[in-house]
Amino acid sequence: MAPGGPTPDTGGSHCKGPPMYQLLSAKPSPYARKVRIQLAEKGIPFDLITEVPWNSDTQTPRWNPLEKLPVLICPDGSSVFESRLINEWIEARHPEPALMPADMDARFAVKRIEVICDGACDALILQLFENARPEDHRSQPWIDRQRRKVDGALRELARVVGDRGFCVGDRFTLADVATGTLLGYLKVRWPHLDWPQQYPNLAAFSERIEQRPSFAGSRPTTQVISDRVV
Ligand SMILES: N[C@@H](CCC(=O)N[C@@H](CS)C(=O)NCC(=O)O)C(=O)O
Repeated sequence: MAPGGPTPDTGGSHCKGPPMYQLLSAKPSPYARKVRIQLAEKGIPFDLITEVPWNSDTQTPRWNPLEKLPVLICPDGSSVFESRLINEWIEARHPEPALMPADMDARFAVKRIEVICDGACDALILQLFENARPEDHRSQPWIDRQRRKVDGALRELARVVGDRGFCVGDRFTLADVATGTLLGYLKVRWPHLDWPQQYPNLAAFSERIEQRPSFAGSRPTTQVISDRVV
């Protein structure tokens, strides 16, 4: 990061060795948390750079033309963005311990869950911004549509998880990272939703997975947006 940029904190300090990467992240971001968890699970040292991508002083557009974080900044100054692509990139370059199964069907099962979780996060964030509009500019049908997507995603995740320990097979994978991250985000930003009562198996899954050090070390918190988002 160029001088004058934001100060890195100790996001990767529990990992051994000098930081290998920088990660542009936001405190509540479920997308960034997936990458933080993956890096921690693999013991890859990194500097965590906390940003508010909506503020005018954000560094994010310098690294991602789509102006979204997370962004993984590599030692050679190149950047990787879009959380699922970052997860795949890290998995390819740092294969151990594997967070993707070797079997092709199982890999697609993991990717399917990643798609569902990211889609649910997208629908939640669209609702946040719709709700932030003046009341007479809000579209209730649009909010309802996004809500249905979240309901549908949770219903499907509850079905897939059932009473098993992990989402896919009998090992921790990126599907568990995505599911645990979505549920953790719901708890912090959407505490009034009743999914824990509706799907006790997902509530138990979330309780359990939040005990892992990689999850415990990356709990989401809220952040203040200082600029008006248009
Ligand atoms: N599909 C993207 C979504 C990332 C995303 O929406 N990030 C938010 C922060 S949680 C952001 O940077 N938003 C700024 C914007 O949309 O301009 C991913 O998986 O990385």
